[in-house]
Amino acid sequence: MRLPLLSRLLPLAAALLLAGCGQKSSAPAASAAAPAGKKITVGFAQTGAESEWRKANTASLKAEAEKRGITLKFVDGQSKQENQLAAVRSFIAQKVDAIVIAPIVETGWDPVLTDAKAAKIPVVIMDRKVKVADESLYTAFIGSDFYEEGRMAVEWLAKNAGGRTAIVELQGELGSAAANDRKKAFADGLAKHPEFKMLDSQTGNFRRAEGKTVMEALLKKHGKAIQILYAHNDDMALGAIQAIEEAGLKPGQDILIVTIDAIKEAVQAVADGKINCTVECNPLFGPKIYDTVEKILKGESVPKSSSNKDELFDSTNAKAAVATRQY
Ligand code: GYE
Repeated sequence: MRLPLLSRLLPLAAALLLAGCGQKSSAPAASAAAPAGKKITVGFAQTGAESEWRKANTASLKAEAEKRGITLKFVDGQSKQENQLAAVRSFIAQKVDAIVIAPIVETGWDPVLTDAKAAKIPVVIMDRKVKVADESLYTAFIGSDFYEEGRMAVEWLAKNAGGRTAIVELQGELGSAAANDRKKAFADGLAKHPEFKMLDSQTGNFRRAEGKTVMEALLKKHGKAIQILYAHNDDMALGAIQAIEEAGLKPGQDILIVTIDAIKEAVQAVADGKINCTVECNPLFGPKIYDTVEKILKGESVPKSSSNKDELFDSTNAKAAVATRQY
């Protein structure tokens, strides 16, 4: 009598035991990764809120922190490096576990990074690169390959310009890695195609309103001579489109428009024929950033530099892509 009962109870006991184990191992990733069960605090010095790309980037880092139970100290640098430097100094004073910086410009970071290193606080550089004398001042870079984006843009143009040759360029924030590399790659590409000529190149600071006013000024100055617009981001291109339409011209037809970011609104504009090509730059870094931070805090090694593989949208694929764009 006893044996059959036991044999019936045993599987039940085993199942209960397993269920208990299962619960433990499915605990949230953050508490599993936090050193000795400690809640992680991350300080994040963001550039500002200059574009839709940037807003999506901020939202990604905030949402993912919340999901993982990470305490995020967020500072909007309002497009000024000095605000970002002050933010990093305050993160060091508050003894956060890790610091994430989206550096507005490439240079000028050595002193604060030296302070962070002395305080043994790991720094992850996100989105835009820094130029520092000593690469060991930060632990990892996670971003996009801006040079490759510019290369894809100019290559698309060389194939699809249809005889148009005169270009104006709207640059991003001067001194930023995104503007520097996108400008350089485009210029390098044009050097291989002497039929093109750059009429003018001015900054619109990655902002929609400035994209519009700068394009208005360029249209006044060059009139119908402008055949192509290369914008370092979609927001400036979308602002420029307003200026082009107000001047009685057809964006995408009278002026060919090539841009970067592939925010949903721009991919829609490609589908509508107002932008001809937008090269993707994915801002949704949240999961990758915290995976990296958690690894660093556990003492695991992480790649020094990693970047996303970006796509390109033009009339051949934009319509199908719009619905699933996540930013
Ligand atoms: O392209 C632009 C944003 O650094 C990649 O900054 C980023 C750029 C992005 O303001 O829209």
